[in-house]
Amino acid sequence: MHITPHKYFLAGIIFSGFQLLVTGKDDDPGKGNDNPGKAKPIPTNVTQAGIDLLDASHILHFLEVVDAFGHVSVRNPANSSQFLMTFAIAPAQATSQSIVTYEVDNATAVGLTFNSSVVGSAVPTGFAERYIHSEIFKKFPDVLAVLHSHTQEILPFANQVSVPLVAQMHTAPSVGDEGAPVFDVRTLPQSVLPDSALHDLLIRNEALGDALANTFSNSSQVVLMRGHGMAVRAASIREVVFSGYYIKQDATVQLQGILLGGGTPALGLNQREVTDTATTAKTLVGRAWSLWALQVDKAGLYVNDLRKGAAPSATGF
Ligand SMILES: *[C@@H]1O[C@H](CO)[C@@H](O)[C@H](O)[C@H]1NC(C)=O
Ligand SMILES: *[C@@H]1O[C@H](CO)[C@@H](O)[C@H](O)[C@H]1NC(C)=O
Ligand SMILES: *[C@@H]1O[C@H](CO)[C@@H](O)[C@H](O)[C@H]1NC(C)=O
Ligand SMILES: *[C@@H]1O[C@H](CO)[C@@H](O)[C@H](O)[C@H]1NC(C)=O
Ligand SMILES: *[C@H]1O[C@H](CO)[C@@H](O)[C@H](O)[C@H]1NC(C)=O
Repeated sequence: MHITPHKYFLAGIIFSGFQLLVTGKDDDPGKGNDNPGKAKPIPTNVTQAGIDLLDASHILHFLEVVDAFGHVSVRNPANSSQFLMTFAIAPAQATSQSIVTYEVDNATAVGLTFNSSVVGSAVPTGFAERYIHSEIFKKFPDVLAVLHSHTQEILPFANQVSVPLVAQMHTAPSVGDEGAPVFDVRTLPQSVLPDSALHDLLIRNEALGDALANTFSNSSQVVLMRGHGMAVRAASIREVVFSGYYIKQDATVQLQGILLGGGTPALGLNQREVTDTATTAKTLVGRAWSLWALQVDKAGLYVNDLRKGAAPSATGF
């Protein structure tokens, strides 16, 4: 491979960034390690997951999958009983100091992932709906990333259940060929959503998160949420971003097809096509990610202080 001096420069930045986080040997008191010599080192793969989590948050905003609301998470690569997601902040504004390590068991905050001086109750308030993530990670051990968004394009299909959302194109196999299942809080028993509880459609506890996780079907990686948005599961954080973006595109394409006179049952990919395009899509994620990471770098609004402007790594979480 031909390596230009420019690439050496970027590699140097990445390397020194990792050194800083892994060894904690900088003399910046703001780093938050009262005792850097004894600070637990952050595994390199956790740093890389953090880099991808920030890029994911920024890219999802750039691509208008999320707005001020919505959140994405990644299972902790060093401990599958935990996951990383930001505390309650708009995804576009996420930095390393917004990333929290949470328990899969109960969505309780362990501490800031990249600041060992902020632990437990000192962690700023998390998203009320972090149970979407904890319960999906709990139910599906193979799932390594989760996205929740209010993407407007998918809402007609969450609300008009007579028209199931199906995969319309080769970039959206995550939708599946049988119709994305719809989660409707009105169908929940009193034991999950009592009359006395808020009926604001939010997934505010383990019971609601569990009911949502149980709505996934084998043929789809997304659950549409009536009057609310969607939840997407994936095998990596880059894939959950790719899926989220193309689920949004898929909904637009299907709605346009309906306007042209198509309808129910909706025409889309068949099972064989879904299976095969899902295999191919995995090989396309990296190319899309490189472009999207460059776009958020140039946009001026987003700060990935873990990656510091260096090119994203070829493989990700
Ligand atoms: C870590 O958290 C402490 C306490 O909030 C803060 O003073 C410090 O600036 C943080 N460290 C970094 C690197 O932001
Ligand atoms: C990440 O690092 C931890 C600690 O070194 C290791 O146990 C784990 O297997 C690594 N995970 C991945 C996905 O490489
Ligand atoms: C993994 O996370 C669980 C839950 O926080 C914790 O009890 C356990 O000690 C962790 N394991 C390691 C190896 O850090
Ligand atoms: C949450 O789960 C963790 C890991 O199982 C456990 O150690 C902790 O006590 C639980 N916290 C609460 C508040 O239930
Ligand atoms: C789908 O099938 C697999 C194995 O057959 C199972 O483990 C999984 O939980 C099923 N359900 C969903 C919703 O993915």
